[in-house]
Amino acid sequence: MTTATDAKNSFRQNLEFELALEFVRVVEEAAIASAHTMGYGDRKGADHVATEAMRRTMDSVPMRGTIVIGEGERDEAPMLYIGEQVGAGWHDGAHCPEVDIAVDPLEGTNLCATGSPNAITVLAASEKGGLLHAPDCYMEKLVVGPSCKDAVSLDAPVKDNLKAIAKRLDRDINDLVVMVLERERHKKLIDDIRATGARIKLISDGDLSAGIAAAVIGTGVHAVMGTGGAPEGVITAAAMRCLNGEIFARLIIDTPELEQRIAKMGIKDKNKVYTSKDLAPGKHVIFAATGVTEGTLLKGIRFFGEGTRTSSLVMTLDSGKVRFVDSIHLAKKPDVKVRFA
Ligand code: VTB
Repeated sequence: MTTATDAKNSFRQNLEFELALEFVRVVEEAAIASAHTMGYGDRKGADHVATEAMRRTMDSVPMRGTIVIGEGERDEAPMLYIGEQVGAGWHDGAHCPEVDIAVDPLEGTNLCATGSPNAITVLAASEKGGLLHAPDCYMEKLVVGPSCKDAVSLDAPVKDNLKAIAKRLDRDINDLVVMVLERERHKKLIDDIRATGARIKLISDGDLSAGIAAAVIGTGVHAVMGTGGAPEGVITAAAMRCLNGEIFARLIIDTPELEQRIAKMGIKDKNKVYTSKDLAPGKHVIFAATGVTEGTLLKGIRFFGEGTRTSSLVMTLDSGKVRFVDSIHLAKKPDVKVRFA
């Protein structure tokens, strides 16, 4: 006999089944839109078209979605602002899943504007309350893959963490690669990493895609360290839950406004170290991303005249799926042809 709880659980389970591939459409459309502007030197324009496409496509998804991490507060963002309701479910009243959504319509606006690697369009979704409504501030981060997650600590010296990672990965420290955002604030961190002999990949932007790479074997990335955006940290956490990796993170609360903001959120200890389960606590989590420019895990958008090819990653936590989705979007031409690769 099916109990009410079973029914509720199976409905929740369906949240992942029903929405995962829908969200692929959302990130694909945003990626195609922004890729049209690649290299134009217009980061705002690239972000705008990605946001517009993401917003438009979301409204065709049978869900009642609420943006919990978006382009900013309502008064500063015309679209995908925090609190905005998205999805077809709000209009047609049909039975459909209710989800909280964190978006980064174009992660790495500069990367797209300059045609540099690893720009992605990305979102994470969960049942209501399944994603921390983190303020748009900086966050100190340490991201590692499954083998290292119980061997490191955000408060440990860099050399201890790297020693532990090398041991877990059964190699020398000199063989490790750590990804770090190239910023003045990371001077000491970079010196500390170099002092251990570990190698570094300095990136101009995009610690979210770097974090995902760190949690996947074979990418040649073993950890991400340093301070980046908190919203990106929450989306990274959603990915870590699906990949069994880990993010250790601490909000950087250094203004009275941020103090007030976290007080309102009920955060008492501003020095709290968050893990992926704190940042993305949902039982059901969906993560979806599409490559805009060529990347470590995802290919960039390719326009080939007869259509467009996209490369996406969509993952679900409870149903345990990690899907690499290679899509061909055919042009509406009478003689259109599909190529295998
Ligand atoms: C960070 C990082 C992002 O922008 O938010 C960064 O997490 C902005 O940092 O991945 P700065 O203020 O130091 O420039 C990204 O690199 C891209 O959105």
